[in-house]
Amino acid sequence: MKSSKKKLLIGFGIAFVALLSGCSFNQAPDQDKVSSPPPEQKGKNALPIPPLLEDKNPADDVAEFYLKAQKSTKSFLDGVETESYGYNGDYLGPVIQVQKGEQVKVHIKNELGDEETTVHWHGLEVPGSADGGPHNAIKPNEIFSPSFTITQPAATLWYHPHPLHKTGEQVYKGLAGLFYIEDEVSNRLNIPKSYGENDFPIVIQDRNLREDGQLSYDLNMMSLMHGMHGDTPLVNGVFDPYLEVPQGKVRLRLLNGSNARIFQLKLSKDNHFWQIASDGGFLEKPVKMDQIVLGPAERAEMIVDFSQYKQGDKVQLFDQDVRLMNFIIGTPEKEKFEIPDQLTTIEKINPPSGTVTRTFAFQGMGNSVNINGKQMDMNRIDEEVQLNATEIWEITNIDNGMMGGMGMPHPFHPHGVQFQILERNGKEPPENEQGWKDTILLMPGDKVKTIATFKKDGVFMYHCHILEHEDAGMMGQFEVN
Ligand SMILES: [Cu+2]
Repeated sequence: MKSSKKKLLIGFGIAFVALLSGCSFNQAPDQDKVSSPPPEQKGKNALPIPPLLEDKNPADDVAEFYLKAQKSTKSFLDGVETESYGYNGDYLGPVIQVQKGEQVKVHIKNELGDEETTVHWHGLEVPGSADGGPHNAIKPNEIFSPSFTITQPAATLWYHPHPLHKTGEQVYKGLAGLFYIEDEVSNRLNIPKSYGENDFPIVIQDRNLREDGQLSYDLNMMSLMHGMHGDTPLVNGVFDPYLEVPQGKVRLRLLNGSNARIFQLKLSKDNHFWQIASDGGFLEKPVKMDQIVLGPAERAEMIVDFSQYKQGDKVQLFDQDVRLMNFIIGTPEKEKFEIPDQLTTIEKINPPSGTVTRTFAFQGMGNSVNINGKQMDMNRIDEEVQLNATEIWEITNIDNGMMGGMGMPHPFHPHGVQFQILERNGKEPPENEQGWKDTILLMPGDKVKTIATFKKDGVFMYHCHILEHEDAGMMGQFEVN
């Protein structure tokens, strides 16, 4: 076994043990044969910065975009071409940037050959008819053109496929991209905002490469149970990349884009982050953190201060003890930025009297994963919600590892709505979970109380964001009208 591979396996194994209480990555690889990038490839490649997608509509308040879901190849291992999927490219997709208040139209063409796909706007508050869930299937060679108005504050959201039972595989092969909303607050704050210069998209994933260098998405008992994990960490699709950053303050827009892995992120040299935004936008105040845990689909915007280092110094981003990428300190920043005392104001949603409370229990394992004892059925609406109603949703991960269960984490995600967390395990949530959220990680036994106002109509999904759990049926539907 190559030493780099051993180190990766051990590192990821520790993360797995720590987070899944007892199930080691070493004992439970999803695949037998894997091929990790060799040591020579470490730190060699620059972090790719995806292009910003061009708005093809000349009108000021209208944005029009063209996306193509396509098959391609990409070199994850030097000298080996790996079959992949991408939006307008070989792997992942361009960043879509819109302004609050804008009318947005996206033309999505399915060029994946013989499979259906959809594009779901994760975190976006849009009607169900534009949301891109399993009901919005795009047949091969067809075009779907949803349009919607941006009515929510500045945030780092993302888009990815959501076809019934096939989400995990299509995301794994490379279909995902970031979706930025800007508004008067993000434009006014004196924080880094030059795309690709001091404001960077950072999509973190893990993948398995077979011995022949191809992506391996073979569902077996382990990957069904725990979700698909890989032993090769990727950032923006590249193994252990480097990024030259200004000697000053830098903004990182982090997305956990993995199918199932939970990342526990920290910086080397005792550096820390200031978290400025959660899934749905800015926090009221920056939160200073030594590390951050991101479950699948969660985002966090961080400011890191590199001004204390010399040019050429290296700072590294780690998941546990596995290095994900390297920051190389470059020339001094051109503008001076602050860590603002106040970022924005978030009006706390207070439960009106007579608020409807719904409960969602996540349970089961493997093919039997379910919510409230039910598995996904396209022909069944599980919850009826009144348009503009404020509701409390209590989500419980009842598999606490006793009673014969494995103690699986489950990240909960409802479509078409941003929520606030009232309680996490009976207590006030931590500071960095007091802003807008659309995905919440529930470790075994966790209970979370959320509150939201449902402002968009239509049929929406709620589900576990471990994509193999979602595909196995850990999903339900709610209708707002
Ligand atoms: Cu799950």
